[in-house]
Amino acid sequence: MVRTRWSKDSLYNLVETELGDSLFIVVSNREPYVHAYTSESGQQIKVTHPVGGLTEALDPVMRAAGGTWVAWGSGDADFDEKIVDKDQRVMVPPPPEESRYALRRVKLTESDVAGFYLGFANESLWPLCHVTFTPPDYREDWWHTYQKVNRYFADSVLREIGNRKAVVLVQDYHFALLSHYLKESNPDLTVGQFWHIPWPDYEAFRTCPWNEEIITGMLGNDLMGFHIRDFCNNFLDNAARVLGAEIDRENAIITYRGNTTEVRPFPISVDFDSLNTQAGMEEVEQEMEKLRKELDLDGKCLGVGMDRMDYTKGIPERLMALDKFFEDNPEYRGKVVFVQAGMPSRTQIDTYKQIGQRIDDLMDGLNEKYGTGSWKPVVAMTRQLSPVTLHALRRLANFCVVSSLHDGMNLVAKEYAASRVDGDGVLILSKFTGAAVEMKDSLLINPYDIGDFAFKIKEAVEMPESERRRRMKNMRAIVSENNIYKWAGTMVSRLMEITGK
Ligand code: GDG
Repeated sequence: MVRTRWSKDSLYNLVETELGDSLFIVVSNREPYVHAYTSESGQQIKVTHPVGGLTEALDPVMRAAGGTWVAWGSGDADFDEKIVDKDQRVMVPPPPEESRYALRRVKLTESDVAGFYLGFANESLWPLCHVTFTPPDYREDWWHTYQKVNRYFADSVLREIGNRKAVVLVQDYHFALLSHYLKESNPDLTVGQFWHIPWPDYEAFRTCPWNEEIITGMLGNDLMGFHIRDFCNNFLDNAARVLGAEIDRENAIITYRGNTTEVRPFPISVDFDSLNTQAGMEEVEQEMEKLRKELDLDGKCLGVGMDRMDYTKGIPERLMALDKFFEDNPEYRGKVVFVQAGMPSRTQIDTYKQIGQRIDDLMDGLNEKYGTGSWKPVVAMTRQLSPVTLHALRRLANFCVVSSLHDGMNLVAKEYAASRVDGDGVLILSKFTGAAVEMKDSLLINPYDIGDFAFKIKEAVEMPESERRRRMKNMRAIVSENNIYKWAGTMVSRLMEITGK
């Protein structure tokens, strides 16, 4: 079938017309709607819809499918009897919208969250999958909790399905074992999973004491998706070397114990149309004016970085490159301002506390070394920024820096291109992001190579307007075509083809 560009509507139509009588289930750690008490007395409850790529892409799928989204209930009012039924289900979206699908919540204790989420997912698997030379901490008690929580989720999904036909789409590294548990109990299910972070090579993966269990768990899927082909290839290698599974490299199919898993790249993206429209709005222009004054940008060149504060994002390297840039190019002192925006994240974990401290120290050092009374080379914005402020920053920025040491995709790079309704702006992008595969018109860097990185900052500052526009036009065309709906649509339609076999 020849398909025109993917949109929210075409994704909705695909699911509505092709799902048949199967129940559609999405499983993710984070939930699409959170209930929280607004007052201590517990009288009032408000519901929020956390904005993010994942919920934006899968919400239309769920609305069309009318199925069930299974997720950890993280809000303090999530299990209030006024909200959920006896199976911990609530229909969403909440009024005044018409409810379209069920959200089934899984309850976790504090110690479950500590072992499963903070522990095994974020201190074992996260560093294992990212090449940042941060050793994973493989604690056995975390592993046991991870197994237990994956079982809870599997039980919840199986209870939801009962004896119906179902298609299940599992999200991310929190659930490496879930699909296997599902198939053990019900081999007739169609199950797919998308892994949002890189997949390591064999040398790294074999350091994990439970590598066999993890890969066996993932081979419970009929379809296993990663952002780019390199991660798929690493996964195929690991299946062969860790388990001795049979690999059909041409079709990227793994056969193990009589079951097959197809392994495919599905590069995630952003909702280009929506970001493009929002970025052009009057209130963004007003915010740009405000920021221009606040940051004293008249006659200056602005660079931005906007990341979740994570050691994978290469923020210290970015600051070291800025240091070298100002060192080598004194004529730009007083003329270039760099805003580092982004919220602290996973702050209960020591490695994250340390990276936060290191970033603060490097920023202070830069401002002490080069700052004058009226000019600071780097400005930190650690407050929660509204979408309007984020658009305004992207639109004001002459260049945006994404310098991850390793990153599955990196949506900041794509958001920068989507926001540039004016067609200008330069993206400096790490080669070690999934986004670098598509965004060849960025200035590609190795973030460890501080000398070249500093040189690329100079190149971005000095790039002629015609070249900036040519490159941005190409990047915007790519993000517009390969949008978030294409990611969800191609994955869901492949799963449905598998179901139909
Ligand atoms: C994982 C993978 C993959 C950042 N600071 C603020 C803020 N943000 C927003 C960005 C962007 C999102 O957070 C971060 O997305 P990334 O893709 O960069 O990274 P991860 O969180 O590491 O996500 C990654 C992704 O999954 C999807 O598959 O691309 O490789 O690691 O949207 O704009 N948003 C707000 N304030 C901030 O200060 N509001």
